[in-house]
Amino acid sequence: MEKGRILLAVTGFHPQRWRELLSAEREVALEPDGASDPSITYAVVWKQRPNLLSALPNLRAVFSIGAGVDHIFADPTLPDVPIVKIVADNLTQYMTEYVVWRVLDHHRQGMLYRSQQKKKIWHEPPQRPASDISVGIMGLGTLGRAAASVLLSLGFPVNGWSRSDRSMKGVSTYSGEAGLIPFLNATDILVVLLPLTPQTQGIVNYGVLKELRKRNGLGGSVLINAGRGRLQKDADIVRALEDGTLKEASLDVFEVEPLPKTSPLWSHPKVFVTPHAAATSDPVHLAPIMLRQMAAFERGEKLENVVDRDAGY
Ligand code: NDP
Ligand code: OXD
Repeated sequence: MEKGRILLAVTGFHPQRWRELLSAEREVALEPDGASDPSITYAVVWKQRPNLLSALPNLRAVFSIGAGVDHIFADPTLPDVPIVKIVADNLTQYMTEYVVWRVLDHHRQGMLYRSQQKKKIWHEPPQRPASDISVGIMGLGTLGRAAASVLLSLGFPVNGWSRSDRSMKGVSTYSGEAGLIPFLNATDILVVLLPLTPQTQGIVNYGVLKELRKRNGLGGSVLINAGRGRLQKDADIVRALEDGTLKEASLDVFEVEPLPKTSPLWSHPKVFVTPHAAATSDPVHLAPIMLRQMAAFERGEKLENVVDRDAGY
């Protein structure tokens, strides 16, 4: 197979650094010069323009610059070529840091102490051991498992929920629709690391939050969502925080991004907001992985981390 050219279409990212790094080994075209070009064989994308990829007659594979691929499936004329998602130690480490940071902050009452400091209040509330608080990870995939293993090492009991049956040493695992309620009933801090698919859209709703366990030293259940914004119903989260169904939430993703200035989540005292920044896609680490995959593919080897189109992730 001859050495293919790359079309880079990364909406919302600065393409320059990606281009420089990918150009180390291959020719890289940007839109619009790359569109419809028969010499393009790979596309490296984030939220590519609809119908862009179907205009490339010799496209052989699409590479997502993120772990999520819902942005690619949003294209109604997606050609039938392999779609490769990112699996990288660097990205996994960032997500593990985010999850552990947020779990520890809620567990160690960061929100309370920050508000006490503002008012100069010297008060020590009771402390509970990590072993009293179970963390439930919705989406026990690459990122969920990595976070689970660090949480276990800190002494938290960990539950995991996935589509198919999965096992992981030390983790209580649940799967499918039948496993959802038992998983939630055993969980104090819910960490969402699911992909966005037709099956998972809107899954983090009021009814689901109501099922979380409340017998814990935290004083209520907690939501942490670093998966995708459209997994959740923003208004349901506000309702759950207002009526005490949820004690606090850390949200990295939102139904609409950037989060509109009018959203009550911005100034809610029980919400910690980050701008879809839990695990950034760093081209220095990710571009070489893509280039290695392209070279291997051209040697006749199989592409790794190819998305299952039927499952949507
Ligand atoms: P994986 O594909 O490795 O894991 C996905 C997990 O979700 C799997 O355990 C899968 O089950 C489970 N799952 C999928 N559909 C369902 C369902 N219908 N019911 C129950 N479980 C389901 O993905 P990653 O861990 O690599 O990434 C997860 C997501 O994190 C990405 O899709 C992306 O949206 C998000 N992300 C967010 C970032 C951020 O900065 N905020 C950065 C990177 C990723 P099974 O094991 O059975 O397949
Ligand atoms: C991803 C993301 O999917 O950053 O990697 O959201």
